Amino acid sequence: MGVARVVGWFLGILLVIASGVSNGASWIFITVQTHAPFYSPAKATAFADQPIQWQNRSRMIHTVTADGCRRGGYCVFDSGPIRPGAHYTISALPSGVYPYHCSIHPFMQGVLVVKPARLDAVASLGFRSAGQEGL
Ligand SMILES: [Cu+2]
Repeated sequence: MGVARVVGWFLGILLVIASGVSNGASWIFITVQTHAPFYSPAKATAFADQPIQWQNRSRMIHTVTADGCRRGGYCVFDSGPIRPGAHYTISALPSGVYPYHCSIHPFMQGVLVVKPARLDAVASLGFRSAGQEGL
C-alpha cells in the first residue's frame, strides 16, 4: 500500500514536470542580472519559431542589443531600456548566431544561437526536391 502510494505520487510528479516542459519548451527565458553571467544563460539556444524572453531581475535598467547595432551593421534587435522587473520578448528570429550586449553596460554580453525551426527544415527539403525536378 505504501509503495503504491509512493509510485502514484511519483507518476503524478512526472506528469506535472512533463506538462510543464511541454508548455515551457515553446519559450526561451533569459534572466538579466547585475552579476555574472549578466545574461543567464550567457549562451542560449532556441529554434527559429520559439519566442525568446529576457527578464530583468535586477534593480537597474538594461538593454538587449544585438552587436550589429553597435557596429553599424544589421541591427537585428534592440530592446531599448528594460526597466527593473520588466521583460523584452522576441517572437521569432531567423536562424543564426546573435552576439548581443547591454548598451548601457557594454561589459554585459550574451550570445543567442537560433537553429532552423523543424518546419523550416521540412520545407527546405521539399523545396530542394522540387528544384531538382526542374533541372
Ligand atoms: Cu545593463
